[in-house]
Amino acid sequence: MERAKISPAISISVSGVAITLISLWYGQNHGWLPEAASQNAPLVDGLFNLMMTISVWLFLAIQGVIILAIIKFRKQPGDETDGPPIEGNLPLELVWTAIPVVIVMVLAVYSFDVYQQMGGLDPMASHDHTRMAKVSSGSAIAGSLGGDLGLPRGGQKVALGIGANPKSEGIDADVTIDVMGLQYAWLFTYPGNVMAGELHVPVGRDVQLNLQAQDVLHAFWVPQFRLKQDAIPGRMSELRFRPEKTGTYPIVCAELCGPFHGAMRSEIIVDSQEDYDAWYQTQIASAINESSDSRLASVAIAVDVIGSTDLSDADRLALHPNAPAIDAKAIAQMAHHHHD
Ligand SMILES: [Cu+2]
Repeated sequence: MERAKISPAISISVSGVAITLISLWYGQNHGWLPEAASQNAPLVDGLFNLMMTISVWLFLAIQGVIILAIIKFRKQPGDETDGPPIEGNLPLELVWTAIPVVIVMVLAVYSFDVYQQMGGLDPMASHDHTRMAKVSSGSAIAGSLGGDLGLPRGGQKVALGIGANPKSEGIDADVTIDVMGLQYAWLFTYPGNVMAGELHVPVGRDVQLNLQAQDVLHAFWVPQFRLKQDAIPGRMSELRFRPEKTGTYPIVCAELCGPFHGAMRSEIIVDSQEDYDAWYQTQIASAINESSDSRLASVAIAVDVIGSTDLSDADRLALHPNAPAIDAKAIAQMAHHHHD
């Protein structure tokens, strides 16, 4: 009995529609990204979802054609003939060149627009960071950390990172915090020389981080905020963003910076405005109670100890608050390889 023949045009159209519907659905429901907790996260996610949609479409179409070809055009029993000699197909080649060109152009324009809306092209990102320079040069820690590293002084230009988005261009951020990356910790300095090992920010406010590194390249990454920026010795970069959801999110160093790079983690705590104010007041109070000099000195010592090269790796790890459980043998092996 002969099967009813379906015309190729119809089967191609039907599978095309089906693949498109599946791709559109999966592009919005892949669940690959962590929670979106900052104002610019939806922008990044929109771009990612479009790329996911295109990728799924191409994957299904190409794999579908391959599987179809394997089954439909497999060698028949007793067939010893060669395949037909095909020399090329100009229309087909034009099509499979034009489609990727269009896709790449669309993604280029779209991603440029996202970057611009996030504040990546903020012309103010190259303004003078005199306030930052004043805070740093006035603190004891800047002396011990900065020294000859060429920390920015008044007048240094900053043009790296994510600045104000077009809507808040020219307006100062609500909170500005200096971030120092060092092997293997993040150190945060708030206005008034308040130092902390954890990053508190108020929800729904514009936050600006001025990033620097004490020793080697680090990268400040908060996956839930869709933000990542290098921290560079001797050069300042900035990250400006607006957290949209209260909660605690991981800060991850995303630049291989040494044997304990993997332990270089901290937390960003997004507080309500009241909680943030309360936390900040306790920090100010304890800074006054301890006398700022001794407090700065103790932070400086802690930083110095963590960064010290005389320290054995095991000791250094023990000092680290976020150190994972690594057994001493593994450390010894790692150190051994490192020195070879
Ligand atoms: Cu690091």
